[in-house]
Amino acid sequence: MHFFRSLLVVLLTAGTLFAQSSVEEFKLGGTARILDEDCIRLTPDVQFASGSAWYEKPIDLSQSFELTVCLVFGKRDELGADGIGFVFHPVMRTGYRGEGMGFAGLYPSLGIEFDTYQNYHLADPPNDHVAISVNGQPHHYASVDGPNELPNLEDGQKHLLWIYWNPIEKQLQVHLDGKQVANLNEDIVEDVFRGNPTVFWGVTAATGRKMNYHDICIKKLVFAQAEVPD
Ligand SMILES: [Ca+2]
Ligand SMILES: [Ca+2]
Repeated sequence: MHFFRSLLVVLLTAGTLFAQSSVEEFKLGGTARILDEDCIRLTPDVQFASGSAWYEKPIDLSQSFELTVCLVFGKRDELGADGIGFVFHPVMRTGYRGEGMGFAGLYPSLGIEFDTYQNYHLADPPNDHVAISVNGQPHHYASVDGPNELPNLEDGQKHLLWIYWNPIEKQLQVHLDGKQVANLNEDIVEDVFRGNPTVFWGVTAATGRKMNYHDICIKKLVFAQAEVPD
């Protein structure tokens, strides 16, 4: 049933869906640099760096959204930080970085974090973890899913990430390396974005005293592009 509903979404919106895989369509900030034709290095392996890449086209969350990318979290496990965060927000703006994973303080917003550094005061678990948070609250007390612990991410390998928003089921699924690692059943447009389906998405990473390089490699983006008044 889910498959057919998903198929229906695709068919209904086929005229507006858009797919591409160009790193040229991201607005880079901070330390972010294009690495090659598929990948952006958000931070180099240095202390106190932060970088962001915002997709320049607004997306329409009243239709389906699918993002397939690979993430690389560097090679330092014990000495690594901070991880990679995805941010959905009505304007292209990065929130508090570092432990804030790029979404802290943004309202309204939805954030998905892949956190590799334990901040005790945010109730981070000791292991690398994923969480979904809304409205810029990085403390896991406020997470709407997670923190869900993951195997070590800082192994230098590409980790396949699939984020899928189904507007009919009102379900946001997050799969990493072929396994579902986070899930949110909520009417994001109404409950988070107060009825506004038009958002931008960006990806951010940061380092602190501990560090890693952080990369995102774009594989496939499928979404309905939103109309934005001038
Ligand atoms: Ca953390
Ligand atoms: Ca780790």
